[in-house]
Amino acid sequence: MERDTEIESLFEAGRPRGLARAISRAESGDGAALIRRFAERTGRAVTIGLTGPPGVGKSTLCGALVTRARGESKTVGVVSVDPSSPFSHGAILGDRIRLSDHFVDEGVFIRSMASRGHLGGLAGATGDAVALMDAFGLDVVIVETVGVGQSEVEIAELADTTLVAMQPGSGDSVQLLKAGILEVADIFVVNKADHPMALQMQRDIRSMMEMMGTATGGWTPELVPTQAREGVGIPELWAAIARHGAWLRASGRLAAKRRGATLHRARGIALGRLRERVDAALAARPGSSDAADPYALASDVLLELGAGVAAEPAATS
Ligand SMILES: Nc1nc2c(ncn2[C@@H]2O[C@H](COP(=O)(O)OP(=O)(O)OP(=O)(O)O)[C@@H](O)[C@H]2O)c(=O)[nH]1
Ligand SMILES: [Mg+2]
Repeated sequence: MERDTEIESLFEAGRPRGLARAISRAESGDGAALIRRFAERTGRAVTIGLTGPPGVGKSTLCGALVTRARGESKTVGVVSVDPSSPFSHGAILGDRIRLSDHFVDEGVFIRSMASRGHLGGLAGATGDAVALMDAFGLDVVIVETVGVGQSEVEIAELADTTLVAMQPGSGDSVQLLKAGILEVADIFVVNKADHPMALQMQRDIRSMMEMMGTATGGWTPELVPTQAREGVGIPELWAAIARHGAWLRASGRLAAKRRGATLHRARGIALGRLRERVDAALAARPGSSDAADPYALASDVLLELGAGVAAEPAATS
């Protein structure tokens, strides 16, 4: 296996290859030492999560935001997460093509990744990649992930600012309430705003936001219509991201948010480790001794692991 010191020196020298290899390390679950080594350098990058249903235009939006950031001479990292498996490369290849304008730009680092293999799951793999890009010195890090239930919540835990992209006329707004997406969105992006249903969708989102209400002193999510392919609305979106960032800093929420992100990553890693041990303990049990009582079995396993946790909540009297 490649030595960490080699990766470190490439990384230190600002060579993209060093960053790429460090992320590969992390992705395969062997990144702990590197992550620890570079932890002190993190916290400088602006991190943006971009989620939404398949085909809504996330990659196109991402490309447009990259162009915008590059226009301000900012360096950019893009993490494109495929939450399903490393073998379904269709979406990833699609992203590659759409983001291809930026492939020859040295100020842009693009990485597709899967969460499989990482102890901490999606949060672990993505969190590590974001941290490494940040430590590498990239100014802006964008994480694109398809919203399939849990992943948008994950992204909101990790990113400073979460963009939820939606598509008019797709029934997305009905899905919103179900999926709890309203709580995670700092900015709603209604993409394909040239669609006849775009205004209706904006009204739906506004009325849902009113129904929810916003906490005093909190951030009221912004709503930005875009046509990502034409670049329409991108300056407005970029400005909204900057406003949210400024609000995070002025309100003191940024520090809390980043601490939350670290806790979230730690939680993923700790749970991953526990899961491994539980699986091993269960697998090691002789099948014959197990009656049809999953609670007793769980208690035995927890006792064996010394977790000191009962499988059932203590009876209250
Ligand atoms: N009409 C219209 N089409 C758009 C717009 N933005 C993106 N598209 C198109 O929508 C399709 C999907 O765009 P992508 O950027 O790949 O969408 P995505 O959300 O990244 O898709 P996945 O990563 O597969 O989930 C492409 O054909 C884009 O060209 C827009 O503003 N208007
Ligand atoms: Mg995409």
